[in-house]
Amino acid sequence: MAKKYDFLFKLLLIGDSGVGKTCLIIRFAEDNFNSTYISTIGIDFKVKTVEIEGKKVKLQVWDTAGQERFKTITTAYYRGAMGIILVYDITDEKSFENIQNWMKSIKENASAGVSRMLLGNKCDIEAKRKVASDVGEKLAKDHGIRFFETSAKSSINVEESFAALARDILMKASKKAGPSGREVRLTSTAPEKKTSKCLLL
Ligand SMILES: Nc1nc2c(ncn2[C@@H]2O[C@H](COP(=O)(O)OP(=O)(O)OP(=O)(O)O)[C@@H](O)[C@H]2O)c(=O)[nH]1
Ligand SMILES: *[C@@H]1O[C@H](CO)[C@@H](O)[C@H](O)[C@H]1NC(C)=O
Ligand SMILES: *[C@@H]1O[C@H](CO)[C@@H](O)[C@H](O)[C@H]1NC(C)=O
Ligand SMILES: [Mg+2]
Repeated sequence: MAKKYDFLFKLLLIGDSGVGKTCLIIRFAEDNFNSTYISTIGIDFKVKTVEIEGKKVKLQVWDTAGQERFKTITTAYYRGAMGIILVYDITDEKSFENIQNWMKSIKENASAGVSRMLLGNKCDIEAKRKVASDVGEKLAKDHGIRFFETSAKSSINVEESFAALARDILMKASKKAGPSGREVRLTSTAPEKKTSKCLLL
């Protein structure tokens, strides 16, 4: 029987309640969106297999509750994550300011080599924007991580961002695996086009 996948990566989404973590995961895994807001209780996950560099990569995406009362439960899941996606809402300044606290949580509770990525979600509602693209980009740059503005609603940069993070993890994994033909091919093909912004109207 054919192997269903070559790699299994565990990803985790964190960020304030209401920024759109669950919607981003549902858009990514099921290509759906429902505006009815049901705040996540504790923790949940969805899986999706993507193809990267000719490899089948199964992504197990963990969804955490942003509410403070679930902090103890959710931080227990940081350790097992290979990638952590920090999400804020571009229309909610507080959610952006809180990114520094979420970064601190990662430092305290995640594995040392974890790959991180910053997403500014809800970029479909440009009229209500409170956090400029440049400001989000600068924060990501200061931490040396990727940045995308996304919309779970309009399906902007969702696949792209998840795939970029998965590719980063794949590169790291193949480097660690030691010298091999595959490693050479993987490390030499990194295209890295410029991070696309959510440019609307
Ligand atoms: N306009 C717009 N609304 C969005 C987007 N993503 C999420 N929303 C809305 O924002 C609200 C919160 O979305 P959720 O995905 O449930 O937020 P969450 O981060 O999972 O919140 P918690 O589970 O409480 O931590 C819902 O009403 C969504 O419909 C988006 O990209 N654009
Ligand atoms: C959205 O989700 C709510 C709550 O689960 C459900 O009642 C509603 O029918 C859904 N709407 C659509 C269009 O699927
Ligand atoms: C997360 O880190 C904090 C601070 O070091 C610690 O008190 C807490 O027990 C950790 N949580 C888990 C689940 O490891
Ligand atoms: Mg949620």
